[in-house]
Amino acid sequence: MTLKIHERLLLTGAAGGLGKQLRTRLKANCNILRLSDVAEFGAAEAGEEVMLADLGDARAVDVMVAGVDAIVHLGGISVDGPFAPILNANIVGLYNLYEAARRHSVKRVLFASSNHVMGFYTQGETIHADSPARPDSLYGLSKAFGEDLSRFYFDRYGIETVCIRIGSSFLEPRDRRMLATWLSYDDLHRLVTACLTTPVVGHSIIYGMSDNAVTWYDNSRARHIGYRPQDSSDIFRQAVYARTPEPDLKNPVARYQGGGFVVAGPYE
Ligand code: NAI
Ligand code: 15L
Repeated sequence: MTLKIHERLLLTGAAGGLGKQLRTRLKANCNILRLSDVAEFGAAEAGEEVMLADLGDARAVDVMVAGVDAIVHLGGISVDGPFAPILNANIVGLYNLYEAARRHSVKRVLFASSNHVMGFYTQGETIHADSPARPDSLYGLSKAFGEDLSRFYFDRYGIETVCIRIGSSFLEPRDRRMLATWLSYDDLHRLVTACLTTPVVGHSIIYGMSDNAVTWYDNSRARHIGYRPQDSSDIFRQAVYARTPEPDLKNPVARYQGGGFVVAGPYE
């Protein structure tokens, strides 16, 4: 059940794939949903506020954060690529966001981290919230920075954060790897709701996946968050096997959890 305990929630990355999905669903979680992105995404509807901001712009981020109770932070570069945009959005941008949260006494942030913080574990390994980070890309490295930065802001200033290491959140799993990493949009919303409404989260890390039979992620260290996935990639298994080739296990893309990200780049 969705508990409405927030007056004003901020959703960043509102123009993106997951932002669009959460825009409709998160209205049940608050009275006013403030939406932000660097890209245009249309006018505010009932119960919404729209504020465009580049995460790299500290002043714009300060205005974006003022007056909200909690932040669902999806904004930023979401794939691997050249360092400069990642630096601006995911590193400088995250610092700007937490500085604004500190100034405006925001109590809780949900940070969209990624499985790519851990992408150099092999697909035969089970990893936990406290397994050492093994980023697979500049992008994964920026998310590892975000996890550390949010821990610092919890230890120093008491701002609670849940880092959600999202697997693959799309309408359906696109390949065999995603049968293990898939997170349905409804389960994403269930997970976000749990992270927003659990009374105490401190600084937590949780893997964002549905109830998939094959999984590399063990969420036993995050039971306090109370997330119960209700969907599973298993219904897509037969179709995915039928349309994709047998993996070549000598290829790092098939061997490591991060898939194609482990061979991305260099970009310069
Ligand atoms: P997306 O790329 O569709 O959306 C990201 C949004 O952030 C875009 O609308 C973009 O305009 C915005 N953005 C980029 N740079 C910005 C900047 N400098 N200032 C303000 N906004 C900026 O990505 P998606 O799939 O919606 O993912 C949302 C979040 O979840 C991202 O942080 C991504 O890293 C994370 N994630 C997503 C996964 C997935 O399977 N969809 C898996 C793991 C993590
Ligand atoms: C991510 O972190 C990306 O944002 C998303 O586009 C997918 O590539 C996902 O990971 C994945 O690993 O499938």
